[in-house]
Amino acid sequence: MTQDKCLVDIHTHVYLPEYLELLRQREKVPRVLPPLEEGEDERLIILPDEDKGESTKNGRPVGPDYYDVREKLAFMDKHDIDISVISLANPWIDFLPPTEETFDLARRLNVSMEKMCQDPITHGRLYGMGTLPLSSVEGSIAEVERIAALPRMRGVIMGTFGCGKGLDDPALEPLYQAIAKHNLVIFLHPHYGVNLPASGNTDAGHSLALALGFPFETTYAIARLILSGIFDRVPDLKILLAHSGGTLPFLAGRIDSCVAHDPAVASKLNHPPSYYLKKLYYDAVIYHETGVKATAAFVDPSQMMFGTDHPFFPPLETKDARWMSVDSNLSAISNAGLDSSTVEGILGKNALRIFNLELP
Ligand code: 5CU
Repeated sequence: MTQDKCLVDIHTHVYLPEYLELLRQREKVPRVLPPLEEGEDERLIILPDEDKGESTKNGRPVGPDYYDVREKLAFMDKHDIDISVISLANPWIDFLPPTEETFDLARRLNVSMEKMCQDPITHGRLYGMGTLPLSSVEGSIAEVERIAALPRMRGVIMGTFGCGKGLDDPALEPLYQAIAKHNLVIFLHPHYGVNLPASGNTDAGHSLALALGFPFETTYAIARLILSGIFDRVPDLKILLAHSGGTLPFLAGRIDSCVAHDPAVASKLNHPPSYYLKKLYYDAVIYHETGVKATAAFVDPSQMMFGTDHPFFPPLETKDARWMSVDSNLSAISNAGLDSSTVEGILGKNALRIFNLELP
């Protein structure tokens, strides 16, 4: 395997055993329910109000794909993925209070993630992202120090909630400084959707929440963070945006224009918003070449990286099939009209550089 031809998946999740145990003990969402029938898989209910929708209230099967490292490796083999940078899946531990018990769980999750990445059966194909006890900034900073010392960790996964007031909460600034100091990447991932009156529950199952609520949430959250002027104060902060930055490549001009016409907001920034947006990293988990083209036209494509969102969106038919969700992302990258070295970069080389990964 050469650097030019490798395939690296930077958006791929796992529910660690310690986390599943926590979800099993809960009586509210997020939670894991027992199987509907004996011998079937347990059921996962994580999204806001998922327990209220007619078609979603029983959750979804959560089988070994979600927690077993052998299944992750089998998935990687099936799709010729050389390296995966794995992260805990949403909603992480955002919903836990700032207690010693929560800090201890964060520690155990990160040790467990590191162990999974070091498991000899992985042959060096896994790297990890840490999890933070975000209800406490101090607890999260202490955890960043620990994560930075774990050899296979390359960043932290974070939702848009912060400590409850969003990512532009000034209380989070020391945390951003600690993350930047250790050269860790924040993988910014949605979970909460957008709580608009028009986005309430419908018969659409998870479709609208995942297809639209997720990317709108990322768009709004990162725009808020940028407008807070964080990148003028912590210029080395590295953020990877899930789902090609939500709708940012398409809407950046509009954000620039609105800020330019609002002197009070513009005066808080050294540059227009898109200057900062162009410094971020973007995954290519957008399933269509139009999205890849828009992202590659907006940022330098050397900041884009392939992802799968495994274990979500498994094939509905036979378990042996290649995953449509993977193949649509691969063909979106190949069919976006980019030259071959740009494509190679998005598929693997960019991730090797950005996350300092070694090919096994
Ligand atoms: O299908 C889903 O619910 C999800 C999810 O919750 N998180 C994610 O990253 N992808 C899909």
